[in-house]
Amino acid sequence: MKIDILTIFPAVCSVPLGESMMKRAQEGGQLDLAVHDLREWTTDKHRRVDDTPYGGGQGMVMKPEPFFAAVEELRTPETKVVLMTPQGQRLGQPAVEAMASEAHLIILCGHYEGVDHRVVEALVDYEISIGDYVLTNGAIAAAVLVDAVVRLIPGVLGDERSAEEESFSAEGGRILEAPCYTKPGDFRGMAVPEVLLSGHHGKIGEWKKAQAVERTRENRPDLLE
Ligand code: JBQ
Repeated sequence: MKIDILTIFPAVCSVPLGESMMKRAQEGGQLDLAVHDLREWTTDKHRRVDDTPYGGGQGMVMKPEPFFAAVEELRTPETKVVLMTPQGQRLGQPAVEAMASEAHLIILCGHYEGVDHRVVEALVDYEISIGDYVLTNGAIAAAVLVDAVVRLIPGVLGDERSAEEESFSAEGGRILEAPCYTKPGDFRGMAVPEVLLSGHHGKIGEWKKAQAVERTRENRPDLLE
């Protein structure tokens, strides 16, 4: 899969996506990632990417020309264009799965007050927000999206089952995971639950299921409705 990210802060994406699993996916050839500085597609001396909003109001708006020039240069007939924006649909695992099945994504990062709406109308296939909180920088949202998408590409996760069995995947159902423990069995007087040491897989399974429901009721009651 090929992913191009367009941002005025390339390091915000290239640093986190250069570590760990994302690094392995690129070295292994499953991911061809390029993080571009949007200013490469400006033509003026000051490399301007923003301007004041028509109709007045707070802040600056990102100009259309650099986005159009970049997308027109980078896209192919199979490309889908994603815009990271607080005005987008809230990202969930179904949209992540849909994007993971694409051959080529171009991800546009919104900054400032927003992006000229002609970009949205003429270029964008998916408008995505990673959640209902305020960020200063759309490139952070793009790094989150790319991590979620790339781990679903076949061969990226060492153990193929791990992608399927996580919370929120279609097969896993919408329930949180049970608590997990490792050595030592007693840490500062806090013991690992007996059942996990029992070796009784049936009982362990029942315990995990009950704990998962309990945790979901506590932290994410919306998932049980
Ligand atoms: C969103 F996608 C973006 C881009 C810029 C700011 C944002 N704020 C909140 N959530 O994911 C977002």
